[in-house]
Amino acid sequence: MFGAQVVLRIGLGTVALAGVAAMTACGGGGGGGADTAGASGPANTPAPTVERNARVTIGDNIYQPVLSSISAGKSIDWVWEGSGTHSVVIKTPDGKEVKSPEQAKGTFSYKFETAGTYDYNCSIHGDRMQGRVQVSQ
Ligand SMILES: [Cu+2]
Repeated sequence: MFGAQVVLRIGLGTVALAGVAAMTACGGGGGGGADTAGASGPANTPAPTVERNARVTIGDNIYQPVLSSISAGKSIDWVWEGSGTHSVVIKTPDGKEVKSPEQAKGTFSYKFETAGTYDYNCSIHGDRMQGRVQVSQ
């Protein structure tokens, strides 16, 4: 939300500057007031658009963070950064299993449509490599 506002403000500033340049090229006529739209102050650092904990790093036998919290409709991206082969097997609240490939590199994304607690683990390391996603409404 905040990020979109920043982008919009920058967009308006660009349009206002282009308008000034066009008027100058035509030899003026009318004009004035264009400065107000471009006065946006010092640029803030853009707010990250990714929800907190939307990314989980897969190391060797560990997910980081182990516990992720997101809202329904958001995705988690798992990113393989270890050297061994691992996977993500998600147990959904309605008893289904969603499995990523068993791999040593790459990413896997899953969108959590409904609120609830989703436990997941690695098909190779089982109980020794577990994580949980808490999905709120
Ligand atoms: Cu593993």
